[in-house]
Amino acid sequence: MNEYPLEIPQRECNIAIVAGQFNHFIVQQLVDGALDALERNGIPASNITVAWVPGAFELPLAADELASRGNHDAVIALGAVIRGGTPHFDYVAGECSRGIAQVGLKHKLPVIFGVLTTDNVDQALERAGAGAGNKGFDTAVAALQMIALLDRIRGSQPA
Ligand code: INI
Repeated sequence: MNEYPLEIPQRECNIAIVAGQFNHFIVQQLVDGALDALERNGIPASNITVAWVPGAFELPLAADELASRGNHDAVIALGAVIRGGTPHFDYVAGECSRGIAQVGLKHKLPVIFGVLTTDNVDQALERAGAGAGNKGFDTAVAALQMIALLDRIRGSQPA
């Protein structure tokens, strides 16, 4: 539970969401959660871009491409990697998380990690529910928080 007041940007923002189609029935709920949080915080739909990629492994490249356009204040990466009986999970989840982190540091942009990594479908569904308990919702809030923080640090807002 976050006990701190939510600081949100005091200006118009453009947000990109990249989402993996793999396990689409879960990831769509994460996208819906993120859109809900953005709408509740005053970001109009016209300021939001949603781009679908095949799976979590492709999220870093799409995030990098969107970040390099320079017209988004944050990129939110959403996906669901569910452990199977093979080491595939570790490669996909590992490369995805590493890549997402690299994109944020490379572009000095909030690139938010909203990829579920779970042992089974039930655990993923628990984190993709309506309202509270939706990781997509939480990542959108994190994106706004990071934009506001960077604005303050970079001096476009009074400290
Ligand atoms: N992609 C996911 O997003 N989640 C998974 O659980 C998953 N599994 O289990 O394989 C997955 N694989 C696809 C991968 O992300 C790439 O799309 C594919 O390997 C093509 O590069």
